Amino acid sequence: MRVAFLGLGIMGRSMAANLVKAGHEVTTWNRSPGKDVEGARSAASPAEAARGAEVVWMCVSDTQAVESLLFGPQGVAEALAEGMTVVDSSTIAPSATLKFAERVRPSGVQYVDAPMTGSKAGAESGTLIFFVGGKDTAIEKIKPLFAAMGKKFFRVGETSKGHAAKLAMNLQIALIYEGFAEGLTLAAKLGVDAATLVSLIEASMVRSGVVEYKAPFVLKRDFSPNFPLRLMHKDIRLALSAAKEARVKLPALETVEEIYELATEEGHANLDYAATLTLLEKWAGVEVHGAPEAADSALIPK
Ligand code: NA7
Repeated sequence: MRVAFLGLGIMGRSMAANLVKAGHEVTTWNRSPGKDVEGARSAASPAEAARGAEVVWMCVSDTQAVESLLFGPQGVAEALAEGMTVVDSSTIAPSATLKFAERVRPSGVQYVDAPMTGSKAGAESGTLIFFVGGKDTAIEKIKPLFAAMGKKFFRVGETSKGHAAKLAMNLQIALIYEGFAEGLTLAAKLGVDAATLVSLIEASMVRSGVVEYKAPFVLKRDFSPNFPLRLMHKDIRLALSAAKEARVKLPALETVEEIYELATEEGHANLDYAATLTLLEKWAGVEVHGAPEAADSALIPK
């Protein structure tokens, strides 16, 4: 298919590369020059990339960035054509998505929101999971593109429901990780080794995909960004604002948002969100470390 891919950040670049690998005819555009994808043509503006494309796929930071790609100067809106599908894999506000979809509809354009999970590793290996909102017919058409970039997609409902589901998912990731970080900090202060605690977590009902993914990085104190803290912070704010619009109270997330605020003030915005741990450590006056050998364990004969 002829695809315009807009936004070559941590996620977008690998996603576009996987589209090329799968044989699609890809044109890319990125705000800052110098980011290219081998085998793809590079365009000078979103409009130029979108002209003649069957599908325009966006993956940029936030709601304002999506709005400027679509409706800013030399935006996609200048190149809309009957039958085109616009897909947004950025994580943005569901209410804004509905407005964007409304604005492109008179040109005969379908709008699909397809935020994803799987982090940098999932984007690189083409094993993302997409949460999709949009009409069945539009989604059916872009199935080969999902297959090139991911391992699974869920149709959550009509346009904007993918974003709504994504916020509900990331809310949980933020809270689960914060629970893990608080557990590690308390354990460190009370003299329990972090690797031992991780072994206990893995052997019990406390285990989770979030801990499984994050623990090896945390034990190595590698806070380089897989999912930058600034983006998780953005998602937390989006969830809180969607909750406010819907008159839903999220007290735990409100507290976690304050921790992200402080972590940002400490200069951690571009580290992984796992770096919120370092704030808890600072307040507790400890540093979490894992000895290479985990807890002694033995099966109890029955
Ligand atoms: P990154 O690596 O921070 O990349 C962000 C991308 O968004 C990058 O290409 C940026 O271009 C682009 N961007 C940011 N602001 C704008 C504006 N105003 N206009 C156009 N383009 C912009 O993020 P990820 O790839 O990890 O994540 C992307 C999305 O997926 C995000 O919503 C996550 O929450 C999920 P730049 O190179 O800085 O010029």
